[in-house]
Amino acid sequence: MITIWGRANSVNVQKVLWCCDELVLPFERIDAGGQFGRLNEPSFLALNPNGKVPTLVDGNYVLWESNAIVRYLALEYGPSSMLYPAEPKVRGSIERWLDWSATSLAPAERPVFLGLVRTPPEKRDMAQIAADLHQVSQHWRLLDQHLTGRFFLENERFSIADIVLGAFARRWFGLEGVEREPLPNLERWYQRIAQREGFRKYVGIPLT
Ligand SMILES: N[C@@H](CCC(=O)N[C@@H](CS)C(=O)NCC(=O)O)C(=O)O
Repeated sequence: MITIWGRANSVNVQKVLWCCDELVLPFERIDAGGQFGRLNEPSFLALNPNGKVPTLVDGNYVLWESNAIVRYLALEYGPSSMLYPAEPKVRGSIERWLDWSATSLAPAERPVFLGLVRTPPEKRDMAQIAADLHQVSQHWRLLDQHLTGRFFLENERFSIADIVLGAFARRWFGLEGVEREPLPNLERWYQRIAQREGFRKYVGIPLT
């Protein structure tokens, strides 16, 4: 049985849960992080010295970093053609989005999410949030352009790139009181992936 450590409202945990659902993979999830704590306990740090979630335990194999976990699950438990195709050019393009999400999108998205969802209204720095929103919307515009004429992110087949970016898109489209510029290709793609069972169960939950 696979064990996934991590609170259900973490975007990085959500990617992993959604990926398990796509692979029809049973798992057990243990609440950790945020209000649940546990990340500084020696037994958890022995699994993940970063003290972060998600952390995966699969038998005696332990893995941290959400995108690495998603890759591992797709390789270990999915037919190679399914979520993570082996053709080098397709895989390269998928990898590009996973890296982009970790190095460009997530750092830009984080302050907006923390400011609007995890900060009480009276403590919000709205000028800073507006500047951060401007930054992150440039990333979504880039993705909107890429999605012109495409059904999914790569290869016209649903892949782990759709899972990873879809989890972040849920946060973008879930923000309240925000003016978003129209991004029709992004919106169409988002509506499409939001119908998937794994998205509905693990990602399309209230933002907290
Ligand atoms: N790059 C890491 C980031 C891990 C990370 O920062 N996780 C956050 C939750 S999204 C965390 O553990 N925060 C501490 C907490 O939840 O208490 C990954 O993708 O797994």
